[in-house]
Amino acid sequence: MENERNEGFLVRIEGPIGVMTMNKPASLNALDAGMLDDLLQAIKRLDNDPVVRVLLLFGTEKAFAAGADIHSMAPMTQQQIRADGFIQKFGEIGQHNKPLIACVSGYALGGGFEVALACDMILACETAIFGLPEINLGVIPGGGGTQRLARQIGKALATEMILADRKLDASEAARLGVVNRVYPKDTFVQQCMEFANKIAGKPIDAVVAARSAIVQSDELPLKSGLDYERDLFYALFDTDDQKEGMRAFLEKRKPAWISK
Ligand code: CO8
Repeated sequence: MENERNEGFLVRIEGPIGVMTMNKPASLNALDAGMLDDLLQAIKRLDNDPVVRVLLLFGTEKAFAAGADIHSMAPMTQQQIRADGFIQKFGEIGQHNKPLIACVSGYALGGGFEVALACDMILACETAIFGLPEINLGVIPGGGGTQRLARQIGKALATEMILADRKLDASEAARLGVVNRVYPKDTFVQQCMEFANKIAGKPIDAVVAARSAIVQSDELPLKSGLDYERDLFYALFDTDDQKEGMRAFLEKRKPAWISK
């Protein structure tokens, strides 16, 4: 995997793609307060950067992230962990507008899997392993795992994963709809970039609106969700790209998207 020479949290912009890399291989990217702060700040910055259209989040080759940092959590009391800002920050992942895609190689465990589940899509390397092993530490997933995973793969298998530490490999995760694509190790980064570039070539206002409507499908009752979707659909008729997209179709040519 790229960028492993520099330790820490790395951010770069490649064309229209904002690429973030969690790169603390010695701890398998254990998520501590610093890593989470860096992640949240980078998401905010890239989301607000007009050049960027899609955000990718990588880990290292061996681990996307092996969970929340057990060293810092181990001595905490209930009072301390409730008051700890670190845990609260997990809920802030997902509060962005542009698509955020987790690119998972190796372990995505506990909080690491929960970060991936909070992203809009997951691309997996053939080496990926997904799990919520918190039960082995005497706790449960606390970053959305019980809620998001049960919604995605159903209650039965989610319960087995959480109670019995059943893990998923990349192909099983793909079959269950947890991940969008599985790529070979040798071409993983390149294929993730190609996947992102395909979305980056679509009209940005429509991409952001579609993502927002899909996110709301987890939150809203169907009737409210349908109203929300229709409002966004109407609003897009005030955009240049709606005019260009429909005109291009009628003129039998490729659209030249206008919005930046
Ligand atoms: N926290 C801190 N350090 C870690 C973590 C972690 N989650 N995972 C791995 N490390 C460290 C190890 O301590 C080790 O460090 P050192 O070399 O200094 O001893 C180093 O990473 C390499 O790990 P291993 O030697 O264990 O590597 P292996 O290849 O033998 O094993 C595993 C890899 C299987 C991934 C193993 O490291 C493991 O089981 N890790 C823990 C996985 C886990 O239990 N994750 C859940 C953590 S709890 C959690 O995520 C709760 C989330 C709740 C929500 C959070 C809200 C904020």
